[in-house]
Amino acid sequence: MKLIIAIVQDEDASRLVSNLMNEGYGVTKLATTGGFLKSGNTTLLVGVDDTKFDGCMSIIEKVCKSRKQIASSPVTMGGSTGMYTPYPIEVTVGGATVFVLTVDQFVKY
Ligand code: 2BA
Repeated sequence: MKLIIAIVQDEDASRLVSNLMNEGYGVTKLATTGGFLKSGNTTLLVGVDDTKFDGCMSIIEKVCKSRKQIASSPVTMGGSTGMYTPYPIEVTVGGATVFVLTVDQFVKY
């Protein structure tokens, strides 16, 4: 059994959960925040049997789109003024950042 931890954009989260549930996957949805953009994203926990692992990964890949976002850069020193000046930079976010863990034990009480 595997535990899939998928960090996805909020815009894709509902459709992804629906698609996974329709295919019989159990899903837990967490509201999370990205460390770099400091804006909301969604983390899904999906426990899957090894036989259904590839199907789950295919759904995540199909649903989650990458998008460009504007972020403030890490601040820089503004020359002789001593001021800190953030400037906008474009970053490409997602589709999905996925971690896969092998599950030692799965118990429901
Ligand atoms: P954030 O940390 O808010 O990052 C959003 C996007 O900003 C990233 O997209 C990446 O394109 C860019 N970015 C992140 N750190 C950067 C940096 N130091 N310099 C320049 N650009 C940077 P993704 O890579 O698709 O990541 C989307 C979200 O997935 C992240 O949101 C974070 O919540 C999570 N994530 C990504 N890699 C992770 C990791 N190794 N461990 C835990 N969470 C991760």
